[in-house]
Amino acid sequence: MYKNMAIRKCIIFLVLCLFLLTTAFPILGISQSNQTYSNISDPYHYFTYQEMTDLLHDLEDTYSDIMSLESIGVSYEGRDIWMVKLSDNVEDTENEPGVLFMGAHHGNEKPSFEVLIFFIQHMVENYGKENTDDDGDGLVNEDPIDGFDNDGDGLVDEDPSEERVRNVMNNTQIFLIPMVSPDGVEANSRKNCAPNYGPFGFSKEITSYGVNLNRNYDDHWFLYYLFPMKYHLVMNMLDSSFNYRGPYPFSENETISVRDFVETQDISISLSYHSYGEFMIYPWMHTTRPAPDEDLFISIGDNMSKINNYYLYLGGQYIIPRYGGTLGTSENWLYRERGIISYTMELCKERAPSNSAVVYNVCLTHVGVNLYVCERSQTVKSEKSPYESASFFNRF
Ligand SMILES: [Ca+2]
Ligand SMILES: [Ca+2]
Ligand SMILES: [Ca+2]
Ligand SMILES: [Ca+2]
Ligand SMILES: [Zn+2]
Repeated sequence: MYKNMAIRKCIIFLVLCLFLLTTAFPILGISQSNQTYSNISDPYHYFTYQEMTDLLHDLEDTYSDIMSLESIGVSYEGRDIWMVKLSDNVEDTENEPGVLFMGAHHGNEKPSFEVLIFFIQHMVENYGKENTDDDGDGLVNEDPIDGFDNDGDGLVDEDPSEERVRNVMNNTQIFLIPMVSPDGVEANSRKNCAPNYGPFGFSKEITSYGVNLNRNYDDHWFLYYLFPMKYHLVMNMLDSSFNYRGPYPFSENETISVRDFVETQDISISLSYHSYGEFMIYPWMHTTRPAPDEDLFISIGDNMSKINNYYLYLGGQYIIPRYGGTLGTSENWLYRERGIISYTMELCKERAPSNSAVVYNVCLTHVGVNLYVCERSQTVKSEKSPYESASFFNRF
């Protein structure tokens, strides 16, 4: 009996030791961490606001003949909202179609600015480069960036076309706002970082922080009150909600900056990058009624879809039936007020992939998408329906 007890104690002691070795030691930092983590590669490093700011200044210094950098406004926390223009004769306003690319309306959607920083670098670095056999197969520019293996060698887009970059730069005015919400990027937040004073701004004390900038554009705000269920009035009205639209339209520095900039330019097409979901949507975003330029939206969207393999949702499909209509988006405002053919581009399968290869591929693919959009902008004006943005029936 006594002997049995001793053995049992011994066993319990040994089990405790094993438990400590396998469980407690890692907590104390004495673990076999090299083995545990060796299979996980370093997570991809996304640009910080400051890193992007430094890079853009460097690129502007180096490529001042084709790139300009301008602050179009200042965020609540005092960060410049940078706008990059790419074009030949960049200091002049030329008779060339304008194309607008935006990222980070939602600061936690990191691929949305990463693709634009990558695109800017690609454009300025290839503009002055002679036509080059980048993959060394003896052929020059045989596989430009378009999502296809044009030469059938099993590699995709391995020989980008310098000539194509030059043509686009010489015939388009490209405007890019990579971080619409620099504070949101720094805070890794969907909303900006300005304080809220109750849903309508009447409270004396701060009640919460942040507005969803892509609900803050002046696009039919009053419809919320006519159709509160359809437009999720409560979710959008509560200032603590992740979809809070602000106390009134254009209440935020960031949306004011975009509005004031856009109103000074003649822009044909706009892509606003977000993540995630691998799909594209376009106006109207508040109703299933087709927009006057529905055919053109589908035509351009289908061609983008061939490059990135993303799904183009038609207005009546999926999004609105499932999530209801959305008011106050930049896309609706850009299209209704400025006649700009504008899309939301939801990148990636997750909000901020950490796999470097995944991020690189999405950046490269969307160089192809952006180049296509610039090329297509040459004919957009003549393709558009005779649409009077001010006419009564187009108001709703
Ligand atoms: Ca090449
Ligand atoms: Ca080649
Ligand atoms: Ca190829
Ligand atoms: Ca290709
Ligand atoms: Zn978003």
